[in-house]
Amino acid sequence: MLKIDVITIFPQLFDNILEYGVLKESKAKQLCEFNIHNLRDFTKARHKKVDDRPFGGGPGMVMTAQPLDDAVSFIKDQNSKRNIKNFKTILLSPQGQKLQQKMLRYFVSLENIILICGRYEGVDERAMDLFVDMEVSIGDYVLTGGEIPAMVIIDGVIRLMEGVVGKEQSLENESFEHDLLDFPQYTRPEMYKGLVVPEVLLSGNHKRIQDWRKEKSLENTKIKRPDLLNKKSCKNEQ
Ligand code: 4FV
Repeated sequence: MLKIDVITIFPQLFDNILEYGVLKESKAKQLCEFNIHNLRDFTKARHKKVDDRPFGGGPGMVMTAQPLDDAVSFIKDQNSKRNIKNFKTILLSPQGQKLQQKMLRYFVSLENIILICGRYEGVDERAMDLFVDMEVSIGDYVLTGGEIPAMVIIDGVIRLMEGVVGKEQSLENESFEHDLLDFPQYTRPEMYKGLVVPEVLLSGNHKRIQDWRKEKSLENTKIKRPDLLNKKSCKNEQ
């Protein structure tokens, strides 16, 4: 079971994330443990302050190291009491490694992930030196906070957990699993506004269907994400 800890100044933002769909099932089946920590509970500064003005001047505020440090230490203490050793502390930030499916597969292999949600202009750099194991970015754009990026990881990780998504098989052949995009999907009715479902999918011939889907995945990837094919070919050369 993966334990997910989140450190944020807006804990209520996570109230509903496990109340819908597949994530709700994971909670019902107790397949993951979810702890939301309010950063302000760990500050030693007056008025529950967790930020300060940047040294060297400039706009905005910076998150101070002490509250983050104490929040992470609190979670690590809990881990040691529960003999949880295999964990990583992850800061969500635009400076991070770009999130990919294989990173989500790595996270689900751990016992615990600690997600730090940045706000303001970012966090004091000494946080990286002292307690951040990985910086992760969900994309090259700037958001108001790390909470939504943390939810992206939570959603992507929980659906990879054993027993969350129905037939394991559906995880096996999805986009990015083999650096390929998915094949086109169709469902009833067979004819919609004059557009028909490809005959092969109605043939019942599983070999022909599988070949068609492989071909369509490749075609889709060539058109929409040729960069993935270069990655794939580099991997094969290795
Ligand atoms: C972000 C991203 C992101 C930057 C300033 C929060 C914001 C504020 N996090 N991927 N893109 N974070 O924009 O992860 O502190």
